[in-house]
Amino acid sequence: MSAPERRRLLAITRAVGPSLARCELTHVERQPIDVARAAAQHGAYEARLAELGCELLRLPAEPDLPDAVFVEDTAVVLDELAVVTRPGAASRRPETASVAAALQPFRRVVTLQPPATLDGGDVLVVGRTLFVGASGRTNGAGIEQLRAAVAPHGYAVVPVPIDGCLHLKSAATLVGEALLLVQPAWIPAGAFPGLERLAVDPGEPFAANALLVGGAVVHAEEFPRTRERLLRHGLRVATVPASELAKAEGGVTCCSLIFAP
Ligand code: CIR
Repeated sequence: MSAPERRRLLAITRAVGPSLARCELTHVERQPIDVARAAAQHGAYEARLAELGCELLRLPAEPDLPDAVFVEDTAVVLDELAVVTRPGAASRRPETASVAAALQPFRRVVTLQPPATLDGGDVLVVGRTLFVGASGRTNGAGIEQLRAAVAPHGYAVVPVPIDGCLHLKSAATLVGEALLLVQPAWIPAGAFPGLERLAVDPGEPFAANALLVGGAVVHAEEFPRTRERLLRHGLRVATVPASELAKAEGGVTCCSLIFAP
């Protein structure tokens, strides 16, 4: 096991709320969501994170904020600071206050200000580089305010235009030290210089969202063909059921903020 994997890890999560079916949707059609099933799948996700070595800090549900389970979008947590975002969907902005309060004991907190908008799902951290999706949720001011917050700590911010998906991490996530799982249709061919790419199975366009934690790749069990590609690449895969949250346009990265406390 490498040194970073031995660090104590905290995962902030938030329980699924009863209003989930009223979530924001951009690229997927609205279909009925079984909230009880979503909560059970979310519980299985939390159990996976615990198995993989995370301590859980579970925030209470926000009954009137349909998307509040997707805590990833509310903050970018680095070793040196936490940047609390201003989510691109106005309905999601009230989600940030409780996450900022939860992060306060662990990090200096910087908060993005209007006119910035940025969703954490657009921020892919690879070492000292933050690739940031220029998406429908993240604007230029958001990218610049993020850059101003993190540059003093030696991080580079690299905007990546995306097309056809909600967030950058719908299209590309880190599954190994210098290996990305990607959906090539949604990102430019030249993005991510120096990083190896593994493409999702073409029949599983939403399968690029994976979460590398504790030496394993947490991945939705609904994508067996992409899982096969990950396994053939020698990666350890930890599956989770994620069908109900996928109907809310969420994936496995969205439901946690993981950091060394
Ligand atoms: C939204 O549209 O904001 C939510 N329904 C889904 C957010 C998923 N978050 C993520 O991919 N980081």
